[in-house]
Amino acid sequence: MSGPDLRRAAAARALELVQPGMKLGLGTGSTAAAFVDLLGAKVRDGLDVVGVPTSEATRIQAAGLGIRLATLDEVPQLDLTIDGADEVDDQLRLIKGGGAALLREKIVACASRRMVVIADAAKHVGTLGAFPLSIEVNPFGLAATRLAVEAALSASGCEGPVVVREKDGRPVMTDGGHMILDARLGRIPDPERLGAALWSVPGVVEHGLFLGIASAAILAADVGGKAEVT
Ligand code: ABF
Repeated sequence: MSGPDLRRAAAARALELVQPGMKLGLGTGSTAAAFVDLLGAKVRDGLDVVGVPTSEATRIQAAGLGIRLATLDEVPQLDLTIDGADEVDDQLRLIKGGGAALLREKIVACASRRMVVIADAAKHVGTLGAFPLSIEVNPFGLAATRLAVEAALSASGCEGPVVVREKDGRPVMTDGGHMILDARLGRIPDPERLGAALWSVPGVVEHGLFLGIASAAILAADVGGKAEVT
């Protein structure tokens, strides 16, 4: 099975959690996009829900599918958020941020009674950190913030280069007008310690460690040519 098939299988299982009238957080990335697609089909068939998108990309996709949308200011408490992840461990700790939407993703997930991760089972890891950790920073004082981030990493037992994320030779800017530092750490021995250390750096707006936020993970694996969803 291909990656898209597995992502769709996980998204389809998550759709079963959606009840009429729910207020939903809509994630970002290709797996979340598969969920939004399936949700759009249900809405066309008459399902009434309201969605709060975690990125401009998701807002545009969901609006195009006719999904009723709101902001967190209009609907500050959500029933359920469905979103992808870059890594998930056995304790449902996540790395997110590969899609540069981590700030809005975390705000929306934390405003939800439940946050359910959907992913290809290849994202399930024993130890977080092989995927670069995204750290969203204010552009003001970038070089100083980067030095402070490096010190926070070291103090938390993590080592590895920290680079400004770029696309086409320019820094990637988030929907909120911030920049992203990617920390290539290999492994994160103590995610809670690292998360707290990053919080102590003033220029850090948010980091991609989602700790104690996800309530479940729906993972799809290729087992003998069929998607097995757990
Ligand atoms: C977002 O999209 C992220 O937080 C994560 O970085 C990424 C996962 O993308 P995909 O589903 O395309 O693998 O959910």
